[in-house]
Amino acid sequence: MLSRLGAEFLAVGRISDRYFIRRCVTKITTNDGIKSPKPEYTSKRYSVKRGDFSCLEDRDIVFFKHLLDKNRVLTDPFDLEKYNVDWLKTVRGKSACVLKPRTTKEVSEIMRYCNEKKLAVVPQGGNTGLVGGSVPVFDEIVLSTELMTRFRISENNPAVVIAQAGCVLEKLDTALNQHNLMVPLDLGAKGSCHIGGNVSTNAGGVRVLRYRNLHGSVLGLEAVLADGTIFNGLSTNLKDNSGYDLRHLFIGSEGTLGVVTRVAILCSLRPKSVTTCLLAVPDFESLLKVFVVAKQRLGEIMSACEFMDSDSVACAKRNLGIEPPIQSRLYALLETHGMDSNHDEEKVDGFINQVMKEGLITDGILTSEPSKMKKLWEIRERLAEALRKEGYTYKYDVSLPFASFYKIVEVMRKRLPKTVITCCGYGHLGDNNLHFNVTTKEFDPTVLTRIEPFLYEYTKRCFGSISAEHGIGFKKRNYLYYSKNPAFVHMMAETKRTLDPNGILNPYKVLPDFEA
Ligand code: FAD
Ligand code: 2HG
Ligand code: ZN
Repeated sequence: MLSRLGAEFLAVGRISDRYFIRRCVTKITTNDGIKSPKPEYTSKRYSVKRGDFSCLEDRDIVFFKHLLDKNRVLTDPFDLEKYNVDWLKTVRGKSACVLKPRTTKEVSEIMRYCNEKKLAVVPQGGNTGLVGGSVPVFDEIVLSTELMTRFRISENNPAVVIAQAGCVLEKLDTALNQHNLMVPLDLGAKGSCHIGGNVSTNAGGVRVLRYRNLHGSVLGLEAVLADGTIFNGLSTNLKDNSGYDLRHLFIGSEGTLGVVTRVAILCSLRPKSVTTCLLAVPDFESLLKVFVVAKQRLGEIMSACEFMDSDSVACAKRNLGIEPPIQSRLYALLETHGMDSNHDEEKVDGFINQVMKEGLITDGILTSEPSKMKKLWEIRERLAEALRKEGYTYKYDVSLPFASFYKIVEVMRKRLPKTVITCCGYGHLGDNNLHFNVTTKEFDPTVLTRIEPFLYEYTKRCFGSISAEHGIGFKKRNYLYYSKNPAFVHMMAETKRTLDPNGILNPYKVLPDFEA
C-alpha cells in the first residue's frame, strides 16, 4: 500500500509511485564493472615501512597446497587482484597468495605455520570494508573466509544461529526466514559482506537504534589466535558471568587479535508489520524535531531513522539514475518493525499527523509494500556506490552530538576547492552517526589535507568519535588519538602484543605507527 495518508500528504505536497518500478539491487561486489584505474600501491602512496616479516617462499606454497588443496591456494596474479584492492578502490597491496580454509582446524594450522615462519596475514571476508583494513599493505598472505559458509540453529537456544565466518549476511538472513528469525543487522553491503567481517568490524548499519550493535547480539564466538590456538567462546547462553567476557575483544578488533571463525548470534523475530516512509524536510532543525516526534510517537516500533541531504541524492541520480519520488533539501527515511499492523498503523498515523501539523515536513511517501519499501531504501543504501562512480571518495564516518552534526558539512563546503565534485552528508541520524563524503575525479593530496586533520579536530572538540561504525583500519590508525587517550591506546597495543607477539595479524592496521 502506497501513501496510506495520501489525502493528508496531498495537502502538503505531491505523491507519486512512478519511481517504484526498477528492481532493487543489493549485491555489491568488487568486480562490478567499474572501469577506474588501479589505485596506487598503499605502501607507496602513504610511505609505509615494511614490518620485519618473512617473505613468502616456494616451500610455504607447497605447505599450504598440502594442507588445503591446490584450488584453495591462489597464486595467479590475475586471481589475486580482487583480494589486493579494497571495495572503494583506494588502497592496494601486493599479496602473492590467497588461502581459502573451510574449517577452524585449517585456519588454526595456517596460523600456526605463519607464526612460526613470521609470515604476516590479513583476514578477509567480503572485502567491503571502507577503512582500508581488509587488504594487504605489502605482501601479507590473504586468509579469505569465503568457503566458510556453514550455519545451523543452536540446539540449546532456537533463537540463536551459529554461523561460520564466511556466511554472507543477506544469504544468512534469507535462510533464517523459514525459522521466522532475522539477523539483527542490516547494511547496504549485505549482499557481499560476511558475518565474520561484520563481527570483526562491529558493523552498525541502519537498524542499530532498534537492535543495538553486535556487542549485544553476539552471544558467543570462536577465533583462532596468531599462534594457531583456538579460542572457544562459542556460548549460546543469554547470561554468562563466568569470568572475563573475552569475546568482546574480538568484536571490532578488525582482524588484529584473531581470526573469527564462528559466531553465535541472538536473532530477532522477523517483524509481521513493516512500514517505511520518506519525508521531505526543509532544514536540519526540523529534521531533529522529526526525530524527536518519531521517538515519542513511534516508540518501540521505530527500527530506523536515516537522513540524506540533497547533494547525496543528486549524486545518486547523476551516477545511478535513481532518485526519490519527492524533492527536498533534506530527507528523513524512517522505518517501523512491529507485530500488529493495526497497532503500528495507528502509531505511524499519529506520527505523520503531528509532523505535518507542526510544519516539519513539506512532502512524504509512506508504504508497507515490500517492493516499494525496497525502492525507497535503495536510494539510501546505494549512496556509497554512487559516490564511488565519481572517482576518488574521501570517506568519513563520525559520531557527533546533534548540535554540531550537520554544521560540519556546511563548514567543509566552504573549505574545499572547486575541483571537488560532491561534498555531502547522510547517515544514521538515530545513532548520531554522520557519513561525510567528498569526491574528486582522482586522488588529490591537497583535498585530503583540507579535510584531515581538521575534521578529526572538530570531532574531538565536540566529544565525538572519529569512527562511529566503519572501524579504524589502515586509513585512520594515526588519528586514533583523536578519540582515545594515550593510556588507552597503549593498553590496546599491550593487548595486541600479548595475543600476537610477532605482530603477524593484520599489521599496519588499527594501532598508530608509534604504538605498533
Ligand atoms: P572485510 O571488508 O573483508 O574486512 C573488514 C575488516 O575485518 C578487515 O580489517 C579484516 O581484516 C577483518 N576481518 C574480516 N573477516 C574477518 C574474520 N573472519 N576474522 C577476523 N578479522 C576479519 N559498515 C557499517 O558499519 N554500517 C553500514 O551501514 C555499512 N554500509 C556499507 C555499505 C556499502 C555499500 C559498503 C561497501 C560498505 C558498508 N559498510 C558498512 C562497511 C562494511 O560493509 C562493513 O565494515 C562490513 O562489516 C565488512 O564486512 P566484510 O566481510 O566485507 O569484511
Ligand atoms: C552507509 O551507512 C554505510 O551507507 C556507508 O555505512 C557510508 O558511504 C558511506 O560513507
Ligand atoms: Zn553507515
